[in-house]
Amino acid sequence: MTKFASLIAAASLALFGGPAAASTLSATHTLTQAGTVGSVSTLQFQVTQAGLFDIYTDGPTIDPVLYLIADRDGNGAIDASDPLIASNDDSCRVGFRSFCNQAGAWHNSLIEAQSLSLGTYFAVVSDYSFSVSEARSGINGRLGETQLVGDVTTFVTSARYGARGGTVAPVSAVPLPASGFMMLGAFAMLGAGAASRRRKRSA
Ligand SMILES: [Ca+2]
Ligand SMILES: [Ca+2]
Ligand SMILES: [Ca+2]
Repeated sequence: MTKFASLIAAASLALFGGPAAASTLSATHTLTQAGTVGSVSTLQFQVTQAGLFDIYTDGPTIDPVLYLIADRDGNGAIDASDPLIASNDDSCRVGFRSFCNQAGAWHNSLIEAQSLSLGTYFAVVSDYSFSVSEARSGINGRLGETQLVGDVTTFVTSARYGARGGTVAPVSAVPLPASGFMMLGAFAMLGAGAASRRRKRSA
């Protein structure tokens, strides 16, 4: 399964209409070699009710490093002005929490009891070492560098927090870099120009 064929594996509201509207979502990506676009997993999600969340990884072979970045300007892309909310490398150790599994010879990541307000966020994961600038660029390392590859699943859940937990919803589109949005805008303008020329010719 490639990054682009990424799957929202589960998105559920545990309770409807009650005060404790816990929800969980997850996505699994197969990380590719260093220096490629597929070397980074990005789960984009929307907080639809503010509250507490656990954000964690299950990387059976890689050594996950996790960054949580807010999409402050709401444009669906990770920009320099989008703030880093939290990060973690190895807190999801076997035995620490029931959901924490072994990650190869290393440990999974956990951002625990994180308070999130309404808005869109990115949970960005790749294999150690993985810097915040690499997370923002969407590419881990340089081509040819040693980097572990394989599946990693990222979870966002409020299941442990009852009425204090928030709710999340998936954002299905894989975020484009800001330059991609500018190109789309340029294509849209070119298309509009062509359409108006066609209308003029047919008039
Ligand atoms: Ca943004
Ligand atoms: Ca780790
Ligand atoms: Ca790196």
